[in-house]
Amino acid sequence: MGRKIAFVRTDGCRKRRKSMWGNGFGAKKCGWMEDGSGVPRLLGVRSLKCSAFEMLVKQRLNLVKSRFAVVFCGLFVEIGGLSFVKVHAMPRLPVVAVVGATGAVGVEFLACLEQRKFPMKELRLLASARSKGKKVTFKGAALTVEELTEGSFKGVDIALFSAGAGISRKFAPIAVQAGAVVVDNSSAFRMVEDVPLVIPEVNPEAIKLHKGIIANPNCSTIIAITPLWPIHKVNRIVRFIAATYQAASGAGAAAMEELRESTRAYLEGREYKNTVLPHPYAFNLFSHNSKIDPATGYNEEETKMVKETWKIFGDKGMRISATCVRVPVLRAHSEALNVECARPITPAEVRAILAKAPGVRIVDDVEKNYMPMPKDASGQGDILCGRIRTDVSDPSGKSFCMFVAGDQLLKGAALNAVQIAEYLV
Ligand code: NAP
Ligand code: 2RA
Repeated sequence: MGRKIAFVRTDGCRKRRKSMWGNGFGAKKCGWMEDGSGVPRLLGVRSLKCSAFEMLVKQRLNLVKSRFAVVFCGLFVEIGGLSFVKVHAMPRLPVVAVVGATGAVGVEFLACLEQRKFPMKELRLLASARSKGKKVTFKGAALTVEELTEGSFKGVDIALFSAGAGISRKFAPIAVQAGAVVVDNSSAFRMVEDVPLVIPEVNPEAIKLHKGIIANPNCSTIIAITPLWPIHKVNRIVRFIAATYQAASGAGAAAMEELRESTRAYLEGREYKNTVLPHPYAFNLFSHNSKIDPATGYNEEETKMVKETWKIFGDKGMRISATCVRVPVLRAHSEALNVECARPITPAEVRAILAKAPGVRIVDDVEKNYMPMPKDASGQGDILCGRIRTDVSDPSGKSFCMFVAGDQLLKGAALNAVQIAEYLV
């Protein structure tokens, strides 16, 4: 039929198998077809709760022992006898690749993997030809950065991508074909229907539906909706309006350098020509540097917040609007949120819900006027929530205001992706 099965993967979930797939030999199986376009297409997905008998039958088909883990390999007829499926379980100690390892997010990937003691057999660092041979310290040892090529993913089990959407579009399917599960930080696959878009505190169950690629949401989305989710579960959010205060780090390492350099130049009375961001940055702020859709007047960052929230919450009826702004802060995004619920809600109720919610921390000291700030959000994983108050412009009592701050390099990017990867091993 001219069809060739390029790759099929089965993911057992060692730690969370019980919660995600029930008891027994949980496994997920999906078939990819190479149709000549270079992009693998899904043939079929089947969630299995194998009985011991079924597992034994599969083992008889083909059982190989890898160096550190048992990997079940076999050939199964998947769709009408057309395709054969090779099954591969995630090793207990996977080989991990970080694509974009020298970037603002990439550096944080390494910090998260080290701090969270992510189980690994090997860590490979990939970046552009510019960084080839560069040494990076990981767990006290010097690792050498390799140039990203089509051959980079041989033997890789988990690939953490953070090198821009173009690189992800080209190399993520190559990584999947080579046998890796990709966790992608770019916008390349977020809105692709069968790619899970995941915040582990919100929709971890979506991880198991992956077909090779799992997308990390945009940082502004993560920072807004991680604290909104537990409220939404108690009292449905029907509408929210966000205004963001986004740091230089959201635009990458070069933008952080531009903020430092332009600020020095400003203070020393020197001319500075901005090259990374579109406007002078020192002592200034400007509308987010993404393209504005002339039809709607919204820029891409604002549109991402709307569409990604719909997908993650599974609620397209939620009315959302955002205004995204770049501010001269080095690291960590802040956001002012105005939230309308289906029923009346008090600030005390919001605080009580957030006090128990994972991934968020209340910083709301009215007496000292100590509220979420980027300096406190930087370098840690929680979304800080404060200024929690009733919206006096809505007499129904259904609306409240809140100010949040989160480290978008961590919870908005690297930490969220590593949390996702933890579900895979
Ligand atoms: P960055 O600081 O500019 O880093 C970019 C990384 O990509 C560097 O490691 C760079 O390697 C690598 N790269 C660039 N071109 C490459 C190529 N042709 N081949 C291989 N590697 C290449 O950017 P970033 O802020 O870390 O963001 C990276 C991605 O994460 C983007 O897709 C961004 O949208 C997404 N993201 C960023 C944030 C954030 O807060 N910054 C949050 C969420 C998502 P070299 O050093 O060799 O050039
Ligand atoms: C920003 N969207 O512009 C980026 C972070 N992912 O801040």
